Amino acid sequence: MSNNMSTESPFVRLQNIIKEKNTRIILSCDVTTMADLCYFADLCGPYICVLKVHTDIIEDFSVEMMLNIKNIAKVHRFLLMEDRKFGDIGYTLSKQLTGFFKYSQWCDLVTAYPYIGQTGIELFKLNNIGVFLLAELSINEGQILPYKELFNKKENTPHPICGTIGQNNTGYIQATPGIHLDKCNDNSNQCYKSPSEAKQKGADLFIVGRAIYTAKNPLEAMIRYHKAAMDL
Ligand code: S5P
Repeated sequence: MSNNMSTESPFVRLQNIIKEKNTRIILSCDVTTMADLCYFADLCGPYICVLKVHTDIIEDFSVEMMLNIKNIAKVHRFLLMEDRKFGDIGYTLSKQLTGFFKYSQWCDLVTAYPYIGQTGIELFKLNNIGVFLLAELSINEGQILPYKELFNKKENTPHPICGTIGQNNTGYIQATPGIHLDKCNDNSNQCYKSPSEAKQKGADLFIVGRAIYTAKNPLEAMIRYHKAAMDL
């Protein structure tokens, strides 16, 4: 079974959702059980445009449950992003898409390193999966990756490269991780900034993780970040 039969590109679907729901939040739901993922998908679904997951940290991952979450995504109108940071040759990428995690059945968006080149990008396009390329990491020693050449190719616009993940403006839709209103860092070198600081450096979308799903009251936190991102 292939991903969404929708003829609209992930890029267009994302734009429509952002506009219709008036949200710029990507919830990075880095939980380790499928039950928690379902819980937060339903709780936060109305306030987000994308639910970002790391399926390889989920201890009881199941495709069946992931397809349930895809149904929750349809109800609340958000897209599912796998933050696998793909970075291999086309042959391996295609095996990964249909392997254990069956990304091709439920993924709308993925993150990938620019090293995958045009071949990798085309492969995701064939599966109707939009790509956010990693431009740099939100850690102190984050390197700027050599994405510029790839971006300059006209045929990449606007699909399937949906945007970039980074801290500085790239000219594409910029999704910025490392967002927190109350902290500057964690104990692993993550650099946090507020939505308004991120916005000043070009952020269009704000990737929020622990600030929401580990909050004492996650729904309250969700609403707080949703508002902080919209008020900019
Ligand atoms: O540069 C990056 C890129 C990504 S995708 N820095 C990041 O933190 N991320 C991801 O965003 C990271 O893997 C995690 O899933 C999320 C940040 O989570 P938080 O709990 O620190 O907000």
